[in-house]
Amino acid sequence: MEKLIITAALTGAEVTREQQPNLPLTADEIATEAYECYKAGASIVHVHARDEKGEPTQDKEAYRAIKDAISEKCNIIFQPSTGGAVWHSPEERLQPVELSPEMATLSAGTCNFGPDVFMNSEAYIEKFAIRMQELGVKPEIEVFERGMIENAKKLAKKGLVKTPMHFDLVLGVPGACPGTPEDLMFMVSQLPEGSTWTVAGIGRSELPLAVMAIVLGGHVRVGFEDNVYYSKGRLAKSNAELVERIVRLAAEMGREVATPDEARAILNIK
Ligand code: KMH
Ligand code: ZN
Repeated sequence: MEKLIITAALTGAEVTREQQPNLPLTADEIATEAYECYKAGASIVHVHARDEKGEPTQDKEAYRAIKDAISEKCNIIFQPSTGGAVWHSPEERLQPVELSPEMATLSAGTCNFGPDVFMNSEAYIEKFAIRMQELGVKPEIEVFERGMIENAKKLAKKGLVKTPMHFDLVLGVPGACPGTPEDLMFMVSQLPEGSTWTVAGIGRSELPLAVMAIVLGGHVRVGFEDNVYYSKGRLAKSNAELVERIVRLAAEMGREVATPDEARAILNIK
């Protein structure tokens, strides 16, 4: 079986220090946390930038500061968000792609997102995909609902994303697809042949879905963006603590963990 790619989703756009006192917010804090996750076994870091007030921002320079600070410490794959926060415009959201990162997220459709709506029209999905292709950025296709897999297949058919595609199945967002084992099995069964996939289980579904991915040959995303707890009622000390647990579980199940360069090879990142 392919080595396991672990992504650490460090900050997110929605989580606050009130919910998780150890949430990294500044470029230095995010880079330090990325390095700790790298040492623990993560090969990709999924990043959301925050401004000086700690609010989510898609500002290109804010992402540049984080990218540079991380690359000074290690060769972990930098994957900025193009999802941003629900109130960001598509133009704002696309900014970090201009830094030509190795990867970036590409949300493949619209869904409810708690009390809000996460808007991704076909025209903008295509615009994001085209810009990523022009700049040689590998998209991680974010799927929150079944229909988004069909949208991704359409992108591939139009030649706007290369195949095999790489998916992130984000399951358990309130208002979108739940994070049960059956949901994961069904979503995986609908992916195009040869795709790679990772799973981001939200909240309490993070750990069980991660274990399933280890067994099924998928990959795993953990971190404060998706889940701030280590176990029921006990906050995680750091993102790295969540990564360390996945590494231990993978070792127990005989699945080796990929280095960043091995992850690049698995994902066809040049
Ligand atoms: N914050 C969500 C509305 C992504 O990073 O690409 C969108 C999101 C997806 O987090
Ligand atoms: Zn994100």
